[in-house]
Amino acid sequence: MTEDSFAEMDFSGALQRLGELDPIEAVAKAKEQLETLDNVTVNIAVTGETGAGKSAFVNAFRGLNDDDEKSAPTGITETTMAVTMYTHPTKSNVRLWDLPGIGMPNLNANKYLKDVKFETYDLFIIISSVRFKENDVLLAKEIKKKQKHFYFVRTKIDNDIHSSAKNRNFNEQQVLCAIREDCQRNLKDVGNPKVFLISSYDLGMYDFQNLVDTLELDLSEHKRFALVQSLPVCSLAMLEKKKESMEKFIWLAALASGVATYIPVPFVSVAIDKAVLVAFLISCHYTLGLSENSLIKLSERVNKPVSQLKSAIKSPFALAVASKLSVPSCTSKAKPLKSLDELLDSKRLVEGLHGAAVGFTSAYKALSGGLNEMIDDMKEVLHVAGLD
Ligand SMILES: Nc1nc2c(ncn2[C@@H]2O[C@H](COP(=O)(O)OP(=O)(O)OP(=O)(O)O)[C@@H](O)[C@H]2O)c(=O)[nH]1
Ligand SMILES: [Mg+2]
Repeated sequence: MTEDSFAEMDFSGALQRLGELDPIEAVAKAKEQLETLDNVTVNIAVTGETGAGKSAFVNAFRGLNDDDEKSAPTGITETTMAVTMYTHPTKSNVRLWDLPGIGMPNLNANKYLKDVKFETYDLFIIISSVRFKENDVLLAKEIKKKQKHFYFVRTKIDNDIHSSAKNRNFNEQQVLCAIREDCQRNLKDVGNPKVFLISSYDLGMYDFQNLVDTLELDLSEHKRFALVQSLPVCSLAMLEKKKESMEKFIWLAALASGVATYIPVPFVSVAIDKAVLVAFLISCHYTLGLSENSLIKLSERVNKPVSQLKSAIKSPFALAVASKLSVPSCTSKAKPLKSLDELLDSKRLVEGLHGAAVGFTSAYKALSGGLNEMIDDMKEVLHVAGLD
């Protein structure tokens, strides 16, 4: 796909974008593209010294807390001894690979990369919790030789800020600047790369968003979409990023909802299949962090009762999707007035190009309206969580 977006397009614009004038062919192409989007895989390798915080980063990236059942084990003693793959809880095509620590002196970077099967990964994240050392530099150089991308992440920044805050002249920006400069000094042999400062226990702070923006630049559009879909909603900026990413594909989902029933050339006869629209909205619901599990994780992270977060969810679409997924509501007021099927009352046969335009446009509007309602609800959830 080209970089221009489906968002803001009308029916004929969407058809043209797909290189079709025939809605039936466009439906087939849209279905194919949605399938490709679902099947694309993103493989992210996380490496660095023993104890640097690799496993905690893997968990945070997957929106999990360290003590979740499906989390990578973390701890103060050496924990990760073998390459382990962790899939995203709801998007299994996004995989985080927790690599063993590069603790030993004089790392043979070439051998390490061969041992961990470097060709598997789209990109490498090299993590340090203090300063980057010779091994990190050796590894980055070898990754570069193998024509893969790497990114330096300095983690546990919350610890640094916490201990510096005791100083009388504490200034957070100065502390961050000093850490960044110190890291960059040790990495000058790799050509002054950017260093992203993060805390795995608070992705909404520091440079996590910047890291995501940078990772995206080196990924294809499909991989970028999968990555952004999978990230936990830790801030308004992340929610905005997800919104932009999903808006690009509303036309694709609207067109893919068409079912060719009868094609008496030159007429066009299609029906709108509600199941495709429902699937798109359910996937938005998960991506936006409105699912039961995501809300529970968020409530644990911000230490607020999940019922308080749920009380911010009021829109007809969000409540209807939750009800479809059988998520219990917390307040009697939060019962959906209409079911998702009723909200998507668009299963109709549309005939002729004009009819198709009306049918697909109404499917587009229903999806767009549903997405916007859920985004507004998630904004409220972030507000209640104190993350706006
Ligand atoms: N405060 C704080 N602690 C962190 C952070 N990331 C990791 N830790 C802690 O640092 C310790 C080591 O983290 P792990 O994620 O297990 O480190 P690792 O790199 O996977 O370690 P090995 O598997 O042994 O190589 C754990 O006690 C974590 O709780 C962070 O961002 N902030
Ligand atoms: Mg580990």
